[in-house]
Amino acid sequence: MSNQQIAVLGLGETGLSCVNFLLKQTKQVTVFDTRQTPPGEDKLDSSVKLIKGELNGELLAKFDLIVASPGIALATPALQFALARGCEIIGDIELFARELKKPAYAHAKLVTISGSNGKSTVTSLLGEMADTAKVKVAVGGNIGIPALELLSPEIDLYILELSSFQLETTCSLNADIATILNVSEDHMDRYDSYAHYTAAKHRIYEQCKMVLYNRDDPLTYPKNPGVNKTSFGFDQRAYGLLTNAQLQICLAKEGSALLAVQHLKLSGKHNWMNALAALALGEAVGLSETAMLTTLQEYAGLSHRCEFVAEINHVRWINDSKATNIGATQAALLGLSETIPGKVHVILGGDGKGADFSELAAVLKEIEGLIVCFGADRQKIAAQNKRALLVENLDQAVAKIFTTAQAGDLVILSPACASLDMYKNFMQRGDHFKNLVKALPARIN
Ligand code: UMA
Ligand code: ADP
Repeated sequence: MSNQQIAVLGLGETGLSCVNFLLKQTKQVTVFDTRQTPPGEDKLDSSVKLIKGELNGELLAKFDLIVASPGIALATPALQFALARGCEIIGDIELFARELKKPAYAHAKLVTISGSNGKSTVTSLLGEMADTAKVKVAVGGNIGIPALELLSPEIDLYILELSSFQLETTCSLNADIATILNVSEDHMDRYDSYAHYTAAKHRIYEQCKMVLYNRDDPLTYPKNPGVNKTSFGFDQRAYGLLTNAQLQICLAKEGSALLAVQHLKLSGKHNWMNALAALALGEAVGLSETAMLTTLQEYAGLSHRCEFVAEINHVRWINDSKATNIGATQAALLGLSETIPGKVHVILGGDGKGADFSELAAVLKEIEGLIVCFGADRQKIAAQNKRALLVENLDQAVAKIFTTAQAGDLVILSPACASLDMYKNFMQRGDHFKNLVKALPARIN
């Protein structure tokens, strides 16, 4: 690598981590970013050349190695041009995978987690389990901290959340266990087909020592029949569910109960699956079962994922701003509606990323409360249900539902869309919702 001319594409968090990693081995790094003010510019080492503006294939093709950020699709014409000229294009996860093969890291184990929904929940839950088991663990990837920043010879276990974007440019991962938790339509503005998106996810299974798949989702099944594998799902096999003599539903392994789901702090049936996945992953890398079960009883989940905000006038308000695709919203509405005596009211909308919203129609039909749509794609979503209401913003949505909801009802922001049409990110959208809800009692007076 020391003799190679390397181009880093993108100067966000990933691009910056790649530059810092590469500078330890070579001085011949050039950064490209299409934006006029890329976020990492002020932190970039002054020795590194930064070229801004549209990517130029001819120029890129002059480099020996291109390291592309996940926000830049491999299908971008300039990248396709460089590929056709024989350039190697990888991403930060591939750099990480190659580094991890060095002797200094030979003792370390690696878990990789992908899927359309539940990645961050399972990744952080498994990280907590490892902490409880007193394992030196590093958690990162798509969940936040770029993978290259985690590398240290001190670490015994790496847990990486990987997006389809990151997997597009990765081929050497040799994870001890890899999982695709589920597959449902997402990022259709980036992929030309659902099959293309699913294929990107399946790259996570290449070269792994063991696969964990979801028995209830055939799109997660490994294509290589000879691979060592285990699974989770709603039936009793491998990691699954059973009903015990006291008629409690329990997380179970090979038909033996481990923990009644009533002891989980996480709510919703989708989180039973997340808990089973974390148990299976943890077992594969040797975490103690006692530590994992202790963690499951304490772990309350991440913010913005079916997060309880407040109970006002006996109406429960839930922030699920991280539901940025249809699958996540379906899981929330199906998983929570059985838990309340009253009606569910839902707030949807934002940037649909090219999704086909007709898949929401069935679950919206079951909603007895208000269906309120806001944001760029509000009309497309509202077209799925005759009772849907259109509003301009979240303030109006909250105010409308507040005047209608009755004791025993549940209100959930579960948008099925990205937030970028109106907010910086899903966290800002969720925080706005939480602030609006927390201000509600004052409006009563
Ligand atoms: N961009 C440009 N021009 C460029 C480079 C990027 O316009 O030259 C745009 C991209 O289109 C994108 C934004 O800038 O909209 C950020 O892209 P990036 O690749 O610079 O992103 P990073 O800051 O490096 O953050 C990335 C992940 N972002 C994406 O994949 C878009 C982060 O996941 C991840 O936490 C971080 O690396 C650390 O690994 C975020 C995400 O939204 C949370 N992921 C998607 C998701 O979860 O659905 C996949
Ligand atoms: P990701 O990192 O894959 O986006 P998160 O754990 O952040 O996943 O959750 C994102 C959204 O998906 C939230 O709305 C959450 O309630 C929902 N969700 C979590 N786990 C699952 C699952 N197993 N199946 C479907 N939806 C889920």
